[in-house]
Amino acid sequence: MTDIELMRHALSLSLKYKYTAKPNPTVGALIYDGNKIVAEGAHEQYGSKHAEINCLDALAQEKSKLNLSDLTLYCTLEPCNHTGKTGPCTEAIIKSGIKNVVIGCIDPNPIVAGKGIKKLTQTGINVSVGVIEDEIKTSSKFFFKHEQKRPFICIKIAASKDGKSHKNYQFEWITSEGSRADVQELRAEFDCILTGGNTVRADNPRMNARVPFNVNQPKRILFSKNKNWDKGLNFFADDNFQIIDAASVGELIQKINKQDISSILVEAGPALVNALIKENLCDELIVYEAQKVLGDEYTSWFEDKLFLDKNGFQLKSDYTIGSDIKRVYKKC
Ligand code: AOF
Ligand code: ZN
Repeated sequence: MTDIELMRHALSLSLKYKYTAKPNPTVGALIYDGNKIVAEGAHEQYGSKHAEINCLDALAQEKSKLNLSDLTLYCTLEPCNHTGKTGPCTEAIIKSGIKNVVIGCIDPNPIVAGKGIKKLTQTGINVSVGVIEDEIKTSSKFFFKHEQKRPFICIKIAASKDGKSHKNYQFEWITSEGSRADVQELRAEFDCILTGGNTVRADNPRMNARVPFNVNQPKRILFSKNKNWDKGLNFFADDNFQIIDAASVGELIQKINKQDISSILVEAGPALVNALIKENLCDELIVYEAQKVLGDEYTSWFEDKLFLDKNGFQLKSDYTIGSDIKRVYKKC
């Protein structure tokens, strides 16, 4: 097997845990003996063992006779050299006696960034770096955050056919059940959900991901000056929320950026949504568009039909969910 094939396999191992590893990056590892894969591992759960450790544990279980000098460890991310929630992976690799390591991508986290590679090479291990880097980088918003110095921001809205949101902040369902189920899976992908006071008051949303699989629930963040909210509202149903006050949306995003959060799903009303777009703080916009027309009494999402074009969004996909259309726009 080639390095590319092996690294793709390690990447696929990592992706099985994308809902439970977050907000950590998904990481996969395997050990190859020149003929076959003899051990596999992934970072399965935030806060628990790293991929390399699970892979070395699997190697220890392997009963067939293996020649240490034949073995190469493939890992999608540079092994860490720090003691965080777990011990350094580099030490475990050195202790295992493996002499060859192939790394997909350097870890952009400043506490790692090159230090893991340095430690391995200093100990006489052959290290090569850079296999399917682009595929690995797009697999986890962790890389986006370190490159752009802020989390990835996706705004999701539900609109009527005539682009409307609500009438006098009164709650009503616009889209169909199919779209609402789709939103549950969308929420599961993100590290946090950001909303505003009007939405929490008017819609009384739970803003968690109700999906039939294990997921680290996104943290719910409410952008509000008010600290004395009625804690009987669904938004405050458990402790996984935070109320943040900030002078601008820029400051708000910077406050979120300081936390262990790489991706934000915004589910809010037109004021917060427009402010983020105008400040260039939206990387993806998802519009669930219903068939119904709501009319002039309702508030429009955007000032005019060209708003998304003018702000540099391009339609990337467009498909039907029940009677609705889901449109995904990316910022270019
Ligand atoms: C690895 N292998 O499987 C992962 C790594 O808080 P900790 O101790 O879990 O460390 C988290 C940081 O370690 C994370 O931000 C990233 O830089 C790196 N993740 N490193 O060697 C892994 N998940
Ligand atoms: Zn590690």
